[in-house]
Amino acid sequence: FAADDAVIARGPAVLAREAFSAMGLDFPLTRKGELTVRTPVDGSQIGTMTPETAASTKAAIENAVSAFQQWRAVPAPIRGELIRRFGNLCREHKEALSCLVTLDCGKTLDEARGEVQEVIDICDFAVGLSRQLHGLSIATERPNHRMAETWHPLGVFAQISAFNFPVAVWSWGTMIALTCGNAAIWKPSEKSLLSASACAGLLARACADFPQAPKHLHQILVGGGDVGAQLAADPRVALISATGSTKMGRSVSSTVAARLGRSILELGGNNAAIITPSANRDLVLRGVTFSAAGTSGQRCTSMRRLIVHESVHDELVAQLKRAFGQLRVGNPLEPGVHAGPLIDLPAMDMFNAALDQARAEGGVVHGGQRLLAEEYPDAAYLAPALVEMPSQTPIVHTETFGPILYVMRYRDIEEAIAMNNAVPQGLSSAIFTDNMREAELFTSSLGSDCGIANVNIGTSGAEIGGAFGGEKETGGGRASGSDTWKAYMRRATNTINYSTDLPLAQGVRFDA
Ligand code: UN1
Repeated sequence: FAADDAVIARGPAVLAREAFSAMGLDFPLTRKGELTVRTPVDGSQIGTMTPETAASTKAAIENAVSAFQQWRAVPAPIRGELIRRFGNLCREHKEALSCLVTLDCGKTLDEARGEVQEVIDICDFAVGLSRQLHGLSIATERPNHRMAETWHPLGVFAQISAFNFPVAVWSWGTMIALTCGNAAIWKPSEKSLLSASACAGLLARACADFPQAPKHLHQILVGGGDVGAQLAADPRVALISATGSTKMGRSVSSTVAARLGRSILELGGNNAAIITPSANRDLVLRGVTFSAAGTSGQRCTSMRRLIVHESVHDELVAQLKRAFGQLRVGNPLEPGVHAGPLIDLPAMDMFNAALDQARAEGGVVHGGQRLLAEEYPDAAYLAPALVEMPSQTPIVHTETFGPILYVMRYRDIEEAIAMNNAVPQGLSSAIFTDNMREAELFTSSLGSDCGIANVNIGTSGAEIGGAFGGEKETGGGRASGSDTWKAYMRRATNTINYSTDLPLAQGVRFDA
């Protein structure tokens, strides 16, 4: 399968069908469902799907509970073998999956390949992890006793994912959760159902070919916020991971908290880079342009604020205006395109409203105009906007999911760090500097308050090996690599007495 010119010319609906058939999967879309599936590439309708009902969602949770009871008994390295097989299917069908990612969310084919690569990478990570779910052994104060930690599967895991990373973020949670012995349910964004259906189909194939995998080990639930709310409310869902808006996260989190359940939240970002006088200008131009305009500013990690030292501000703004102007915005299936459309026309309205507010707050907007409106009247192609702001006004404190970069000045590094930290969100951040003291300060406890703090790279494009997530309104959750697996398991502390005596802890005496 290859998305060559001939395939692209046949249009998104044909391309979507061809991608599914190349993977040997049934085309999941029908004609008469209630949920319309569109592609942002040209705004056209690809088909429809039927959303879950409250009853079918309930049944899915029940099925997941019984799948969990079987899966938790399968040794972890064997669970890892299932993930290895799924990862290999993603390798085999990388091109077709990438095409569906592009059709779903409008990111360029090259970025879509990067996203599918993240899925493959987390599978590799999870396979290794399947032999490393180890706990501590701890010194005990009592003679002839042993104290240790054991880690056990948690239960039913549910993942609510967003349109902008329609498969990678699901895989970060679900591959780890399955490796840890949980059963999984996936509620993908109703705006990105093609790639979600394909990934679920490939995982179902891996499960069907794997005798130890129980039925319903992984289930995909198509639907809107009501399905997500039902998952959040059900006490049989032991852990829920949600990626998306702060508004959605607040609602999931309060519902889960009310039943004392567990959640992992990855919500809004409002990511800044500090540009110091010593920064390597070439790195700055490339790093800032990719993070701000790449994926049309629709990553949680997209760069939205630039905090520039006053001595280099004017020159850098001029250079960035030129760099933004040279970017090719167009059909994301075509080679050589840097950025595709926004997800839909309402997203374009929000983009325009943010620029209007920025102007009203004293901003000077460069770029930001609509592009390709005649060719694609139902799609939202936009020139990335660079906005010079007098200060961090209210609009600068707000995450707008689109290519807007607000530029402000600073005088000293402490002021720049305070500006970085002044917004309600705390996902990603960066400093560009060749000054070791500035770099170390930024990554120290006195520096950036974000979950990701980078030096001399942009705010976006994290690798799967690290823990991904952020502080404050970003929700505090961590997913992907490092030791995030601990959130997907329950920890037991075991104290084992191998003596014939019964010494009590803390020297307590209780002689009957
Ligand atoms: C997201 O936008 O929700 O770090 C995830 C990055 C990507 C993942 C972004 N690896 O930009």
